[in-house]
Amino acid sequence: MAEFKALAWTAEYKVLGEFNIVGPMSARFGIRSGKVEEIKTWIDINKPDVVIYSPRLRSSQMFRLMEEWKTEVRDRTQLILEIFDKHARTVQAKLQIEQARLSYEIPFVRHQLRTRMQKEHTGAKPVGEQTGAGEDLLNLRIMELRHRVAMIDDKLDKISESQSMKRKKRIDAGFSEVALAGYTNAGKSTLHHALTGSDVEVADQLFTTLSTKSTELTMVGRRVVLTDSVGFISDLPTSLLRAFNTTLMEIAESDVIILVVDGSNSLQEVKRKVEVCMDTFSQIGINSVPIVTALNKIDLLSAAEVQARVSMLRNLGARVVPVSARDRLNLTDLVEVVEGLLPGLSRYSITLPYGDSTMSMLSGIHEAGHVESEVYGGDGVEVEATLSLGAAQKLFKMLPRGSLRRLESASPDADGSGRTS
Ligand SMILES: Nc1nc2c(ncn2[C@@H]2O[C@H](COP(=O)(O)OP(=O)(O)OP(=O)(O)O)[C@@H](O)[C@H]2O)c(=O)[nH]1
Ligand SMILES: [Mg+2]
Repeated sequence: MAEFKALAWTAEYKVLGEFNIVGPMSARFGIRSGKVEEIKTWIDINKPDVVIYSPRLRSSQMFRLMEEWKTEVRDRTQLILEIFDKHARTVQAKLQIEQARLSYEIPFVRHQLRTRMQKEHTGAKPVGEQTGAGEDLLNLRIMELRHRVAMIDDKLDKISESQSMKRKKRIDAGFSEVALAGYTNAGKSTLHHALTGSDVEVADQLFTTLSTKSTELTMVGRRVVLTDSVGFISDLPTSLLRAFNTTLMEIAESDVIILVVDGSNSLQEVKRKVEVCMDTFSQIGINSVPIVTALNKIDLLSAAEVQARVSMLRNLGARVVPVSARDRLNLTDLVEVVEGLLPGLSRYSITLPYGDSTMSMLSGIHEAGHVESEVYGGDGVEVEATLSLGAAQKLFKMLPRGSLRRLESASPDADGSGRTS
């Protein structure tokens, strides 16, 4: 209920009253008939603009409640969609939300159509309405919605293509990718800012961040980008998961995930939120990316409270680093753990033959890795550098046979053949 109210507050509603509904549900309304009556009396007195229901109702139940209560009824999914709508800043986020909203709306319109047709069939059609006209209109509306969804799909595909290109360029340039993920309001953007100095928006609200932001994270001898992105919540609507697929894929395709957890919550709540994140990871197909759990906001906890949370998370099999993004506590430890999980670096001996592209390749090596020595010899520039496998492979494609060798490696490739694997 606290989280549901936080959602309502984030969407700028003032909560006039709350009802906890337990017990058997009626199929007609989705809630007990007795409760429907009780809430109706309350509505007549308090006259709210809208009643919001969690978790969700079937479209038919929602329509029946609206008729019964003579007031607007929405469910938690619509509330989340409203928040996303309010917080969308980029064209991509706006399109993703419109797509999610439309996919969510189609069954409702279909329900309206079905009810209308049934009423017409039984002769109980609303007075003053012409038979068939309403049905045509609703059919047309569904077609329009489908058409719009397809158009948005196209536009989103184009944006996603250009993002993939950018990502490919980053990988070619030897960047590793680390993604921040976690429950909404856990402190992902605060941590992103603390680690990279980025200007991402931070707020004590749910779903402040909707688009990804990738910024370089400085590590000695490594090129790493850290990506901030959309947060998770329990029962994240499937339509949103689908619409935000490209954004979520950036998490799935990263080399390491930092799972940010709000440590200031109760032990039970920390556990619940971590489980929701793990569920979401498996829904988006993440199962083999190494995860570091950053137990955040420890500035708000006693040493014993930190210990209790760390032990609980370790018992769940997590690799935990307690941090405070706000007060920059233990961030070096966190970065070290992340570094240890990144794909391995190797030392290479490289000969860059003299030619038009020598200097650009040399500056490419400087950018992609850590250059230990650089000697201008008779055959070319002799470089010893630490590189990621991706950066070495890229160089390998550009260089003549034999001019790239991996050092300190037990693999047969270190025989001077220049092959990397
Ligand atoms: N005390 C304390 N507050 C923090 C810390 N990190 C973040 N916060 C606060 O937590 C709230 C949420 O922070 P954000 O960084 O916006 O969280 P987020 O995970 O990016 O949230 P969404 O983008 O909405 O999913 C803000 O009010 C932050 O100031 C921390 O280490 N300590
Ligand atoms: Mg954020």
